[in-house]
Amino acid sequence: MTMSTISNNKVPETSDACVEILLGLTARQKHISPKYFYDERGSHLFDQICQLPEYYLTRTELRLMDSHFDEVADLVGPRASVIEFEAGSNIKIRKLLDHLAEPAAYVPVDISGDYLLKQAAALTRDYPNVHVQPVFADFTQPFDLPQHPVMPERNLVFFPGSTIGNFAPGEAVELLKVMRLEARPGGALLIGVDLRKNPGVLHAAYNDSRGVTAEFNLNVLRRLNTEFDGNFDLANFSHLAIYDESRGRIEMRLISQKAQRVIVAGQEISLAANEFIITEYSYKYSLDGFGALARSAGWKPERIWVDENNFFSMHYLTVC
Ligand code: AVI
Repeated sequence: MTMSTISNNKVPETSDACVEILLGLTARQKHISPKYFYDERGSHLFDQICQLPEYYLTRTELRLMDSHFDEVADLVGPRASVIEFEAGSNIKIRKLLDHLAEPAAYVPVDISGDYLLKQAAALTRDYPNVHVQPVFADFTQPFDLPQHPVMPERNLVFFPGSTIGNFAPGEAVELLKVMRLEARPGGALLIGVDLRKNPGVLHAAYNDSRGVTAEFNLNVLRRLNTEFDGNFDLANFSHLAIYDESRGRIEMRLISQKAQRVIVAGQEISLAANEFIITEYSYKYSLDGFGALARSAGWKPERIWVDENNFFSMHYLTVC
């Protein structure tokens, strides 16, 4: 795997995961996929990140939703089936379902079962007229959609949070193509995209003063220790996120504080002092840049909403 393809897709079966982790940690530029962030502790830390004063993304997107979901509902029309890629925040899907006219169905798609089932059960209870049907699948590959008792008038793919930014541009295009396939002719996509901005704002968002992002980043080593027989000493690593302005991306790093050897999945890994492991990219887009990416995947941009600071954008696109 080359650095440009740090993959954000789903955690594979353990033996495949061992191979993937070892390939990453023995590459010239060491890396670990961001998908390993999200065990129970990691997901909890991410929820805390979303509430940090410096992490403007979630707050800004929620405000955009509050201001513009009426308009989104007009564009989508009645009896839509909402297909959410990755079972995300409960708040966001509830906001959307509350605004849409007679939503016919909600299909959260994710590989891991527990969260998906809990979320689906709660939504079934609270939205008795919406057919909630989770799909367990790796959404980076095409998957089968369920049948619904009421035939939806259109599929709306929902991908908030700028998670698209955690995919390298080439992977992002492939994912957008899968979304277009699942949306089917006549379908649409509603997607949150973080924007390029003053590097100082980005630096603060990914190096927060309370150290929650640092904990989140280091948690990946904790996970390698517990799930992949690792012996990383977390005190020997520090977190740093840098913004690469030319590539328009945040790079999350774990920096080795000294020369050290670590065992993981039965293999010894050597790290030099100050050598770093990349754990995540978070790409930021210009409005035109994201539009071009989406067009290349067969989407037609219809509407864009941006907050007053030009920090975050919400895009509505239709299948070409
Ligand atoms: C999930 N994703 C959109 C987050 C981001 O901003 O790229 C993950 C994250 N990494 C550090 N802070 C938040």
